[in-house]
Amino acid sequence: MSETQPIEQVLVLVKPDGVARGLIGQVIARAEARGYQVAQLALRRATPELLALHYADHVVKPFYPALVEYMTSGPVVAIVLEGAQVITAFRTMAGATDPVKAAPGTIRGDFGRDWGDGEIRNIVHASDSPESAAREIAIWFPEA
Ligand code: IDP
Ligand code: MG
Repeated sequence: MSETQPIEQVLVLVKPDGVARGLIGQVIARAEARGYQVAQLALRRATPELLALHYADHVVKPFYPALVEYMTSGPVVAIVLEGAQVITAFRTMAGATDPVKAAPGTIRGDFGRDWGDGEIRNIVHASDSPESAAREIAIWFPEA
């Protein structure tokens, strides 16, 4: 790991459950505590049209209607974080998709749970590759 790394950006969303539970600050604090810069920040309402772009890979999945219902249930906070290897680092900080399986110390593992209704609510989204980060940032921050 001695090679110079390019500065990356990652799109993070504090999902409606994270906003409703007052976890915006905790998510940003964890990113800032590790030294990543906040490059963009906005409180937004996700529309079904925007989500069809954001979750293009998932539109055909059986859980997609429930995912749209979840993601439109309240405002989200869209954040662009910046720094070398921030995509890998923030994915590690977010933890496994299912909060029950997410390791303690991760955002999902520290703040998430199974609420007993058969749905997954996991507080944050994070882009999983440089390609998806660029695509998702253009969707959420088209003016940038
Ligand atoms: P990720 O958010 O950890 O990258 P993905 O597989 O990309 O996970 O799925 C996107 C989102 O779709 C998840 O964060 C979660 O909100 C939802 N999701 C994924 N798989 C399921 C499922 O099996 N049931 C319900 N919701 C799911
Ligand atoms: Mg994903």
